Amino acid sequence: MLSAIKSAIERIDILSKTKPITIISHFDTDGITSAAIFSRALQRWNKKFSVKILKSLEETHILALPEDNLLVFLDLASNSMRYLKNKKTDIFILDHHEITDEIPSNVTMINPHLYDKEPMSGAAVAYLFAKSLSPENKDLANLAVIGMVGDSLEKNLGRVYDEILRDSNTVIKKGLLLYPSTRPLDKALEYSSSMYIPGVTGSYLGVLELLRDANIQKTEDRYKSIHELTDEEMSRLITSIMLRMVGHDTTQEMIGNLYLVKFFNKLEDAREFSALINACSRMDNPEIALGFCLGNRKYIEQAEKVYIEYKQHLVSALRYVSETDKITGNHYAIINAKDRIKDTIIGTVASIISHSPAYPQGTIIVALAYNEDKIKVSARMSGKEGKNVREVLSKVVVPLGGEVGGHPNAAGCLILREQESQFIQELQKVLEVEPIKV
Ligand SMILES: [Mn+2]
Repeated sequence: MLSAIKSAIERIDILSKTKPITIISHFDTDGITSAAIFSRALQRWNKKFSVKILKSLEETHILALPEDNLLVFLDLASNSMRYLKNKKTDIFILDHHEITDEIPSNVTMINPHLYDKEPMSGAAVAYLFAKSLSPENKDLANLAVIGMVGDSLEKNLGRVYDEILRDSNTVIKKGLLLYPSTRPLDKALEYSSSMYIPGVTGSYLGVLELLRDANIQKTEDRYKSIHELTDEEMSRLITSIMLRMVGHDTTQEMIGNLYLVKFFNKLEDAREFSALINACSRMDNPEIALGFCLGNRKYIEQAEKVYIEYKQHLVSALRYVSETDKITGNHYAIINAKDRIKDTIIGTVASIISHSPAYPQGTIIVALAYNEDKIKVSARMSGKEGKNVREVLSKVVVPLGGEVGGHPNAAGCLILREQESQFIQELQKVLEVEPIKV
């Protein structure tokens, strides 16, 4: 892959002398960090460029892209060959998604699927490009670590990520996956949105009781943060939490590696930064997320503000869901939020609900939210055992002309607004009839 990167660098160098570069990237954490790495590298290379951040890459977007520009796609486009082959300009794709069609002659593809298939994020591909361009770009490795946790690739790391973790001087520590692991433990536990601990999340009294049980005391005038705990303290804390989880959903990932990366001269929790970047994009501010990654002071402040707004939006979305009427039946609940919840967070809302004690294991949660003339549909399986939600959605959506993406326990799709009631009717039929596979 490195030699492919080297020749792509030479080609871009020549072509960019007559054409400016347009970067097109995805709006999630991995896409934003990819765009930050690539644009910083281009800036240091003295290239003219502009950046577009997209929620998803659709045919209409591709048609609208200027042909008097070089097009560089990051963290997307590997399955868009059928549209890209008609563009009359040179296209470069730095991506990690599967390539579904033959690569046309105007497209240069840098993608681990063409080589040893080593799992890496889009940001890792962008970083390898930047580092090949100049060793000066090694300071962008911390962004590639954020991209990695953004795409949840941390359990499957290979040689490339060993290198990135070294280049970024990331501190890795095994422990409780509650973030930010850099915040005093009492606050991190009380306000945790990454992990739900019954009786503790949202209750300061419950937090104090838990810390007493785990025999963790304040040092000086504050509690340690998770990454400061000794191994002993960490294991006592985990035991006390496990005892509170008895009889509750145990599918949440509780223990794993914490990644502490240096940002703006401080050690930060990669998961927290990933959540913040993601939040900005989902609140329709991807430019703030990008500016934050590039260390722009103005954007750092704005990003923190938007992150708080995002959490408030999420809390009110969850309240709305708990209070609103749902369509329920045999092991399922359908929540039609219409325009009350943003389409960009409906998937997160569905995930949180699927972990909540309100629904028994095996319940399928399907949540709908409007997205202009379309409806975003997110389906989740509560617990480990039950139907394949991706298959369930496909049975309903494929006859309607849609496509379903995702996995057996988390899937989603877009349908047209005019299909709303038909979709819900058909979905209910499928959910009522299907036997439960265990
Ligand atoms: Mn990605």
